[in-house]
Amino acid sequence: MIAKKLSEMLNEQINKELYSAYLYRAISNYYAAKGLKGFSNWFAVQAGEELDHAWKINGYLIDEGVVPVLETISAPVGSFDDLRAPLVAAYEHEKFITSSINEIFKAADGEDDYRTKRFIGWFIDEQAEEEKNASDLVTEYDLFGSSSQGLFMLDSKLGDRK
Ligand code: OFO
Repeated sequence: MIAKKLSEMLNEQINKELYSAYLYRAISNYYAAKGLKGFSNWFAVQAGEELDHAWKINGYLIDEGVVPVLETISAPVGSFDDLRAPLVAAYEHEKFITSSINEIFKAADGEDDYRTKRFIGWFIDEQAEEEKNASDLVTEYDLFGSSSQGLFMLDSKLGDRK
């Protein structure tokens, strides 16, 4: 049976994943209002993935015989200083989520809970990919975002994400 402390951490992680979905939807809305459909699409797809993450953890807790408690989700920031700011915010947020996931892994290790370690291993891989995507986006924006042609090119590329 899963340790109480661990199940509480996983329960909190559900909330963090749902907040991630909220944050990315807010960023998607921001870009939509700026007419950048590709950027908006990128973050809308990301918001959907975050919901999947939340429910994946929810399902794991259920399988472990724990009833998840769904808490209030904080409102995300919705306004940004410029087009670059949401990209930086997303990258910072991914780093925060990575450290939270790592803490769960550490706690599972401390409990000799091999099943939870394997389960959370999937999130460790996922975070590596998402952190890289978020960091690449900031780099690409810095390279191309200052010209309208570069911004158009980047927006078209981000529009392809499904
Ligand atoms: Fe939930 O995947 Fe990153 O944050």
